[in-house]
Amino acid sequence: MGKDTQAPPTSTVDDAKPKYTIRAAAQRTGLPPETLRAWEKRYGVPAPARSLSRYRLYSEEDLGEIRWMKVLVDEGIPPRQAAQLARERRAAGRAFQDSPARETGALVLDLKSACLAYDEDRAHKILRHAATVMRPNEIMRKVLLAAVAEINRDWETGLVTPAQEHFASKIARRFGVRIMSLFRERTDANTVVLACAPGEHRELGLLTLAVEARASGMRIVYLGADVPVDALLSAVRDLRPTIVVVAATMTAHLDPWLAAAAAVRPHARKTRFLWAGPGVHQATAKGLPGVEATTIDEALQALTAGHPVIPPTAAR
Ligand code: B12
Repeated sequence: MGKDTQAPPTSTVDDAKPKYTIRAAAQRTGLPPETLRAWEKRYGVPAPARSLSRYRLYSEEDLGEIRWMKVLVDEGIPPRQAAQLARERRAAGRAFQDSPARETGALVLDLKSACLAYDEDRAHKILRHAATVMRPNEIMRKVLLAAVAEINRDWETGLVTPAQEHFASKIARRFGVRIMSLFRERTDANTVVLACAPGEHRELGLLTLAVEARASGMRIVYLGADVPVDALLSAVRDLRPTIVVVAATMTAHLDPWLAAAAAVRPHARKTRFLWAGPGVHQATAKGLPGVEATTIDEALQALTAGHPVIPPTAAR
């Protein structure tokens, strides 16, 4: 697993040298001296050296720590929590020069190596850490799907076994379902029911769409893989959702829906149907009511904009 054991950057002796006064530190980090004092007093971040006359003297490392914490705080992480992460990082001897993009890359590699080792606990620890540095819907796309894609690349070249690849997609699925509950739904939320077409077991694209829709405040009823046509239509009768999303990654998976087009049409008066995924080409041309979207971004746009949506109360 050579690729995964990338050494984190370490700091040099020079980086540790105390040399900046609080005024210079403030100029270099863009934070006022009062904030620097407050962070140090309340959270112990950073912990600058003192001159003989007891003035604070900041090192390059200290400045890196401040900037690192500032990125987290700017992203909406409470300072206490951001400081806790900074202290843990300091204790682990990791440098603070990492950009957020590099941080994301490191999370993907960490998660990949946890999945290859079938280490679910470590995978969850990594995802919990990710939750403190980015929004949950970003974790789904930037970390989980990126790790699945990484693993898949190695699988294609024979470096990863199908079992490891299954394990990774199971982690992605489980976490995706869980993170939906982290978002609050809007009080005027539209209900969206999402299901994979019959025989469709690849659900990570649909799940990503569900997480994004939940993040935008929609009420989500996520039914997952391989949902029979009758079962979904009965859920539509019961829930009267504003939108139903049916996912297909292969065109053949949409055949049962094409065969049932006549039974779908009456439902389309109150519910909008969105046929989504790479396998839905020509679904509407072939007689299904509603709209089509191939990519997650297109589908999200179709869910959230461009179409007047009936509030759930009016639809009932
Ligand atoms: C994980 C995986 C599985 C898992 C899925 C687990 C799960 N719970 O979802 C399982 C084990 C079920 C599986 C099964 C199969 N798989 Co598979 N699988 C993969 C793998 C490794 C990753 C796919 C994935 O989920 N990626 C994450 C998603 C989000 O990304 P993505 O697939 O790139 O999709 C992008 C777009 O297509 C789009 N998208 C995808 N789905 C959706 C859905 C919606 C609603 C929207 C809007 C967009 C969207 O958005 C994504 C991001 O851009 C790929 C390898 C690869 N190269 O992709 C093979 C792959 C997709 N599988 C493949 C195959 C052949 C199969 C099987 C037929 C194998 C078999 N013989 O049984 C079965 C089919 C199962 C079925 N009937 O549905 C082939 C597909 C070839 C093809 N083009 O037809 C691939 C490409 C592997 C390969 N190189 O051969 N698979």
